Amino acid sequence: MLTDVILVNGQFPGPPIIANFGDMIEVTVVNSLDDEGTAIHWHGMSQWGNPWNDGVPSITQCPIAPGSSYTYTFQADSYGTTWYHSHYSAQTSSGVFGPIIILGPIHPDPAAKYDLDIGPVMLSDWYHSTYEELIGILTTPGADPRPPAANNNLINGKMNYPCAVNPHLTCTEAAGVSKFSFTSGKKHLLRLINTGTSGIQKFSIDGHRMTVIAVDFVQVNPYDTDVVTLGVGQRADIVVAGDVADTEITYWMRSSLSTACSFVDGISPDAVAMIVYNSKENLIPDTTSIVTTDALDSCINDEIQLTNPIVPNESIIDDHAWKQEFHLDTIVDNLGITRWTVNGNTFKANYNEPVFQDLSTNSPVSWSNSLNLYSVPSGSTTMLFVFYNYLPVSHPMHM
Ligand SMILES: [Cu+2]
Repeated sequence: MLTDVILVNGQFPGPPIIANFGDMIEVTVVNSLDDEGTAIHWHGMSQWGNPWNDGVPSITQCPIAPGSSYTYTFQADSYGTTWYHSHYSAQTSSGVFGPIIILGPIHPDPAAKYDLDIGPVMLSDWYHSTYEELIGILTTPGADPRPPAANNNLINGKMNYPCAVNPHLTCTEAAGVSKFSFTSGKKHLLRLINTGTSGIQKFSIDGHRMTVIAVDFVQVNPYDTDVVTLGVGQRADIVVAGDVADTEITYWMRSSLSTACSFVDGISPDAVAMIVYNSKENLIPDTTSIVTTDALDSCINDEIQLTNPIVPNESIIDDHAWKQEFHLDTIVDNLGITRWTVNGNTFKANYNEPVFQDLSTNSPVSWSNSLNLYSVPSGSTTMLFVFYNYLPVSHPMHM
């Protein structure tokens, strides 16, 4: 399907950023788009003491204007797997994203040991509409409050599409899938990232068990699973042993957008890629999934008891903790447009007047409700956020 996309350095997905724990990372973003701004967000980077490099237009910066550039500088102060993406409108849905790998301390548990780093495995729901068209659909009066239905699902930017379903599409039959080379007897590290727009990914590999060793930027006590669930922005580092009995065949890697958890048109919600041993990359897999329908239809992450950080979180919830509840819901505005709300307020971005610019001149009391600002009293040592989700979709949150 021929769709207008936005590329990073001529690539989709964008090129990887690879650094060591503690490195300073400097990225100059040149906006070569004709008629729209941009800004790039480094997902999961804490940006302590450095918030103006977070890449969120209307909050931390003005958009980077067409024809101009901005240099981001930040420290790799966590390690593991993450991604960058445009935070300007829904540009990320048109392809502006890529992986970030921060190499750091080896996981201390023997069960987390691996021999080969296979690199990022980006899982993305995919739309045959530009991001502007998607926003147009969402902001049509009377429209479905749910995200638009995804048309396809990609692993590292690739997946076939049954072109015949719509003869009006400009479409390449058998466009191809991603291939990952495994070595028999070795353990492989896969860095799973949900780089999508809305869909919840259910990841599995036929004939292989997976050991989860890190979730987002946190190393966890290793645990085995048949399926990994990732909401948008979430990551999991998994170790997969190449201990199959038959290395003369190839195996399907799968990532599915189940209709119970995600909005899809049903034509191509199940992405596949190939696991190849012994250079058999031209052999199409004939393997079947062992993942149950129940597992595919469960829309929540693995139980919190399973995902134990190897370094326990020792935050103290006491009288000094700052506690705030956030209720996520929808309202229909006076134009009939459904908008998402936090504690009853929609958020209204003002790209011309970022909050950080106002911080130097205004006091918070003078700011509009539609900025959804919360003042945290100084001296709070622990912040406790409680989220209630009344949205028509499962939804991850991140700070
Ligand atoms: Cu982020």
